[in-house]
Amino acid sequence: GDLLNGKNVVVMGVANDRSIAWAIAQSLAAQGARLAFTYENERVEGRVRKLAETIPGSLLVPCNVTVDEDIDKLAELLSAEFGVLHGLVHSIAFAKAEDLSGEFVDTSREGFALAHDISAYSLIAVSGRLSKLMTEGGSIMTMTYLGSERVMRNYNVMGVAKAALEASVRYLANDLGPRNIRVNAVSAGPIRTLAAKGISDFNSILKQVEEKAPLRRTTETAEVGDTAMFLISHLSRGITGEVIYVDGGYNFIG
Ligand code: 0WD
Repeated sequence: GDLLNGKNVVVMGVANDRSIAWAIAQSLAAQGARLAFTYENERVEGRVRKLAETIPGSLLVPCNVTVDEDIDKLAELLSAEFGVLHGLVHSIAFAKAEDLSGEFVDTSREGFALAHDISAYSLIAVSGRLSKLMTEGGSIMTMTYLGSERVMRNYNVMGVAKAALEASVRYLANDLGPRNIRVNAVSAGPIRTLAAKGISDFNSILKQVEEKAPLRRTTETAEVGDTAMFLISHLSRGITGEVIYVDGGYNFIG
């Protein structure tokens, strides 16, 4: 396809080939987008480089979203290499393992702050800087989960961070809408990735979805990738500030 021919998109949050961000990148590349990948640190650099090299013409840029100077440098580099930016994919979250099990009431001040900084504030930080490069309008999307609106066992502080993220999507959509920049979230069903390894008892969560979701199966990253591609493309031009569920319908059952 050629829905994204001539479009420049930055993809943040590829850690390995199971990452949701990687499936999104493949869907974007299949429609002709030119991509820039950001990676958190040297720990993941090699893996991300190998993946990025399979998509000709893509850029690779370090960016730890807890560091403002990293985000400034990213904006400078994208400005130099792309000039105009059309899309931003934010697929980043983190909480300490100790805050993803047991009781939410035991969340520490530091654990709360860290989870919110990486999982919610980072969207605001990158949107603020990179939206300045979206001089032809643009589309920003992020990844969220049902734990933002329902109490899900073990999800704890990440559920509260996702609630902040989803509210941020609406406020950002309101600020950036007049510049024809849209901001949306995809709420995916549970998928076995590196991030999911942090959640205790993930198997039983997957089993529940297989039993209860209208589609009677779990979500695949490629399905999330295609919806993200739709959100980045002109096809979704009337949609902003929304949370779109890609979860086989699980969110409205039980
Ligand atoms: O079931 C799931 N896997 C779901 C994930 C269901 C619904 C939503 N999501 C969300 C996650 O909460 C996250 O926002 O999707 C997004 C992507 O998650 P993923 O693809 O499941 O997980 P993963 O492949 O681990 O990618 C997340 C990456 C980090 O990986 P690790 O596991 O190494 O922390 O986010 C990146 C990092 O690459 N990341 C950062 N990037 C820049 N700066 C930072 C940071 N400080 N911290 C984490």
